[in-house]
Amino acid sequence: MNIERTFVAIKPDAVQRGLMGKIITRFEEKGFKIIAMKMLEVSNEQAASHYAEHKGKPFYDGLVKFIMSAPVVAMVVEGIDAVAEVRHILGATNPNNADVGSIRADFSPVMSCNCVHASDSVESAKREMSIYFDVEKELCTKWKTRMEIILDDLSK
Ligand code: FUP
Repeated sequence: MNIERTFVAIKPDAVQRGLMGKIITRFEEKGFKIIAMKMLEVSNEQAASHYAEHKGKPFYDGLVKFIMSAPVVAMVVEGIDAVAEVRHILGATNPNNADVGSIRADFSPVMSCNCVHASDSVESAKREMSIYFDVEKELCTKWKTRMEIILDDLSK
């Protein structure tokens, strides 16, 4: 089984609209393990680092302004094929192209406020989680979810 870690951020629009609980629940109900989570106000430096790949694009300034406009909830999510599967649960970047049942299709009316971010590769995940967490100290790794216990038992 391919166990991965990915970085997820509940964006300001979803925090302001009271959707934190519903979004976290989607990951928990799928069987993913949240191994770090905190609410924070994104700094200039964090925003620039997070969105470095978009610098120079027409939507960059708006993106940075938006991510700093209210708190975010940063998370590290672990599980089977977590990078791709978490993005599957998020849906397409543009919510109008997202599958019904995905977070973005169900909760977001517009791409500029698409509720949640998740890393697009294992490498991006490592880079992004280190922008928001002290990875050596802040990840809670010494526990098992019910799903892990079930899978452990089945493999015996
Ligand atoms: P995603 O990987 O789905 O988070 O999407 P991207 O990294 O391509 O884009 C990051 C954010 O920029 C998106 F969540 C929304 C915003 N964006 C725009 O506002 N306009 C665009 O044309 C593309 C992205």
